[in-house]
Amino acid sequence: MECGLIGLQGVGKTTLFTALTAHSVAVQVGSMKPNMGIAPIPDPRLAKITEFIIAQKVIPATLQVVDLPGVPTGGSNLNTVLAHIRNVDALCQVVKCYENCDPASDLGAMDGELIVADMVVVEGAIEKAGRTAKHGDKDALKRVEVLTKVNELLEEEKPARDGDWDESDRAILKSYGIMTSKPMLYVANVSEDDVNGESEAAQYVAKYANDNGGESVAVCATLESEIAELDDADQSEMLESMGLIEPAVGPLARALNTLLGLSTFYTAGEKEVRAWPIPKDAPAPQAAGVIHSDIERGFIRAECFHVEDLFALGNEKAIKDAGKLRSEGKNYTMQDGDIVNFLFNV
Ligand SMILES: Nc1nc2c(ncn2[C@@H]2O[C@H](COP(=O)(O)OP(=O)(O)OP(=O)(O)O)[C@@H](O)[C@H]2O)c(=O)[nH]1
Ligand SMILES: [Mg+2]
Repeated sequence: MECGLIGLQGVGKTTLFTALTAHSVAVQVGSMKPNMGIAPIPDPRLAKITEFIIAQKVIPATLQVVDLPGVPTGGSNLNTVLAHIRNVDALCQVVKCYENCDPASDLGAMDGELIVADMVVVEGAIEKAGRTAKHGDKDALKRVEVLTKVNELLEEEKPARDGDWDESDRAILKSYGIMTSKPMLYVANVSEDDVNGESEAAQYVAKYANDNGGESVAVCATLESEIAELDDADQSEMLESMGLIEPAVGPLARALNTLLGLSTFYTAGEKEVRAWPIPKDAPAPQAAGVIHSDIERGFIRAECFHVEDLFALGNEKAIKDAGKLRSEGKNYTMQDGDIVNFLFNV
């Protein structure tokens, strides 16, 4: 899963990137270079599995993060900035909610810029697809139809995500990298004395997200970037003293999972215990394919039990004795929290 950090200039994107990926990036305000990194997603269930199944390695699911240069309002080079993230699955918009801030104006400006950037793309694309459609090309006709609907929304200053799209429409939107069609997580970058986002500014962002089909979280980017540099013991102590339960990447990644409709399954053996993100309601072979295409191709069945069964019964033998070890076929719909062993033959 990949997400792009966007926002106006100097609102704390690079600071948040540093916190999420624990990469130390020399914070260069105004830099035009995107930063890329990987954030491990903290997962309390994964940690608990390893209390029951001792493994040599524990591998969490990860979030790929791209930190972009700030978007100048009324900027002509916006499409160059956004070109780096046309292919991401979701956007995180950082909104300044500390010191002198005006989230209402910033949100309006940033979302306005995205609408304008999409209009530029859509106009060009309609023209091009229109020319191909003239020769009776069905695909091109479909593209023109979708793009025209997007254009109507944009002209009403609405994001493309407000439209009613089916799966094939979504594939078209994705192929053109329509920014306003991507799921949006609004990140209120709050001050150190408002880590739970209770200030008026942070509350405004939460309401705006809710009204605009997005999700929101409150994060104090500077504090989180300091926390990310500590070792585990100091980290827990610092979090506790700030009244936080876990680093911000936890709530942030969970909000993204919700937006993207993802769930998690696990594989667990002596070698490694690992978390795998999959689309909610994915059938078993598709989940197997996330591990390796051979396992999907040669799928025989999935032997699985649920994490809660492990936590309640303690080991695989007890799970089996209790009749909770299931053998599922190719039509099985994966459940969030399944621990799976795929049997396959290639
Ligand atoms: N007080 C306070 N300052 C912050 C916070 N987050 C970022 N800053 C400061 O704001 C300045 C800009 O932070 P960056 O993370 O570079 O912002 P940016 O959005 O990446 O900036 P551009 O890439 O230039 O658009 C830095 O001096 C940070 O120290 C915060 O939560 N609280
Ligand atoms: Mg930056």
